[in-house]
Amino acid sequence: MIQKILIANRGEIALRVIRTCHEMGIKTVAVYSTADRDTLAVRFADEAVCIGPPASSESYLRVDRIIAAAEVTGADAIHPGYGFLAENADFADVCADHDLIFIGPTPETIRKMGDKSVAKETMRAAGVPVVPGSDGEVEDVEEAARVADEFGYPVMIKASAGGGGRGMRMATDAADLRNQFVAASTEAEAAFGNGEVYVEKFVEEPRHIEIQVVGDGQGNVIHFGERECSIQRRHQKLLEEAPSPFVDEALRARMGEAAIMGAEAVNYAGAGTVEFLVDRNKDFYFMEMNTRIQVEHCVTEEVTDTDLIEWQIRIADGEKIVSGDRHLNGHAIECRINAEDPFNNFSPSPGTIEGFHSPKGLGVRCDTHVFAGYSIPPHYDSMIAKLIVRDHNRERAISRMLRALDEFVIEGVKTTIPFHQQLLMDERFRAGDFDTKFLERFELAPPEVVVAG
Ligand code: MV4
Repeated sequence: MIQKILIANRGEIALRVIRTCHEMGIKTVAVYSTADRDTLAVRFADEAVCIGPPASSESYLRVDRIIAAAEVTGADAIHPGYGFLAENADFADVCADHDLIFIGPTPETIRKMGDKSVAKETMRAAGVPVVPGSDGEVEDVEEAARVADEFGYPVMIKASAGGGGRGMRMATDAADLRNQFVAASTEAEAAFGNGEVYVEKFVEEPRHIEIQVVGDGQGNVIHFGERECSIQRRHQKLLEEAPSPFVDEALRARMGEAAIMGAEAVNYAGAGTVEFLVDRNKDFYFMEMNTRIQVEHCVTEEVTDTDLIEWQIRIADGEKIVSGDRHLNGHAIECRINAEDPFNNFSPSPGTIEGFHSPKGLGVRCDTHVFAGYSIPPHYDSMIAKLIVRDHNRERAISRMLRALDEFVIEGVKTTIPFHQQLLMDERFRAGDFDTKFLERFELAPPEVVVAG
């Protein structure tokens, strides 16, 4: 039985994991950098260990210090959260070497899904639809050109070591292909030390829709429906919702079945996400599998009435999944509140939060680590809160979110709140008529000028 968990993370997700642990009667250990000494995770955890200076490379990414912290506190398991070491197969290996349970899938699964070309081939072999293209990596421009000729332009050139939009180039014709191939592989070599690329047909106006799965590593996988994640800017999600306004019962069943087949093929253990591109004909294609809990897991929790962190822990403890029936209830939306200036290209706005009041009331959840007086360190990402609402349907959830955003007071730093308010008022957004290109064309109205007196 797991009795003590070390949380190898910070911010809202560290708090989120601590909450579930304490509900389950599990003791917690926070690790923190010197920049995070005065945080709620440090305060609420049963124990806390400083693991280094502010830079992530000297703290939250230091495997040796995290393992040492687990050993001195007698933790049984490590929850990696998202980001940092969450999808680092070597870290999962080191945990096992030290008899620590890594709360996540096996190192082999993490490694397989981390190589995007291997992941795609694994899924294709399991019967999951994938974007037509090369069988694995292409060796040179000539091979890339043959693949492009076979499937037709435009094509995408993607780095095997990439993911999340990094190391990805589009080519419109044979002449363009030569340049983009060299650019993609050079960029991938420089960024990841691995220049391998693969080629696939370009999917026009795709939506990003992902399926939440949970497997027990003992032959059972279930899915928790989809999340609509098309509202992104430069591959950063800003708003997510469940269910997707584009997905009907039949499409959900098909995508859910595909995600389960893919997860079963790697004997998946823990919570995972299968990301799909969905075109306007409702054809869908495997894109990537994330082997971690995700930022947006909360919208799934709200519509399925499930604690996904609890599922992660129980599975890490060896529990089997029994029965598969889960039903979706209502609609949930999550707005990511970042300390960024939406009127200045979303540039980071770190600093001290002078005033803070989070929205409350029926159907409102605010997952955050910040409070009045909190100083946002410049060393980490800029997300300071996740505002999640639920209601009976999408229209009501949008109204509730607008009400909640209106109640949200954050003084001292710029935030993405005004962006969300304008997005939620947009007619096309409200009609559910959007794809991954939506924000490229979205025009933010200038900020309101408030005249004193
Ligand atoms: C694509 C695509 C169109 N066609 N692949 C971007 C993130 C990475 N995981 C894959 N991505 C894309 N792959 C083909 N064959 C368009 C995108 C894409 C995208 C996907 C999801 C969410 C936002 C996106 C924004 C731009 C491009």
